[in-house]
Amino acid sequence: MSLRALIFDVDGTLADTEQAGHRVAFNDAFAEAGLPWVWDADRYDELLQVTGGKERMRFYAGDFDPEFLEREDADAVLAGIHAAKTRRYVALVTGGRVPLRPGVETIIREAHAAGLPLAIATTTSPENVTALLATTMGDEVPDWFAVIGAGDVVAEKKPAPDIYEWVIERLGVDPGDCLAIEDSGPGLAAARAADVPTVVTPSAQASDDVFSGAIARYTDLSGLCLDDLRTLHAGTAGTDQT
Ligand code: XBP
Ligand code: MG
Repeated sequence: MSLRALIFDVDGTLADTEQAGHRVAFNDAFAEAGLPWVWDADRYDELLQVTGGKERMRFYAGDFDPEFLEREDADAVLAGIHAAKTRRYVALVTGGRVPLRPGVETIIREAHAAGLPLAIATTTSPENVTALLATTMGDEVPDWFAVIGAGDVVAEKKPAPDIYEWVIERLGVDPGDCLAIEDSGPGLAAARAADVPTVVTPSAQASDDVFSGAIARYTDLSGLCLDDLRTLHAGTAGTDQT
């Protein structure tokens, strides 16, 4: 089976977005809403096991501010905070505060030049994806991706396979003919549950996650070319490279 599409995760894979990006935007949005919620780096690392920003806020409130969830308008307030957070996050990204991880741009440009379909399968919100790609690589780059599966297009977020299944259906290929690139345990679990061969480049906050089932693990994509990924996908490689 030949490689017919590359599917990238976003947060932690394309860029280290979480601590300096999402976490800062969440805290600013909490302050703007007058909530006494402050997520420090350690707390946020713990909260990252809950995928989805809205789900993460609800999970945190359940532990640390249960009265908040008793409000009748709790869901509406959380949605409003998340929208403010996303505006703030996009501003951080477009301000150049979130660079791509090593090797990511090279692989994306090689795949585009070779005509290999590119896709995104992420839990984050779609506007975050287009802002990151356009700011770091150029306004035309989001359109290089045949499918962008992001955020609430599926009900169940990673580690559920839904977002990968949504993307693969729209790519019109078999999952086994794709290669996913992920950074975290939940992300790998989602790709594997969708039967997508997966390479992991663990992010800093996911370094202790479990990555069994990955076909290869690299510190990052630097030094790799598209043919390396084709070879991995063909199953002739697959050693631990960390
Ligand atoms: C990571 C996530 C996202 C981000 C925050 O997504 O779980 O929820 O942390 O983004 P992935 P939102 O690794 O799948 O790219 O606030 O937009 O959810
Ligand atoms: Mg990720």
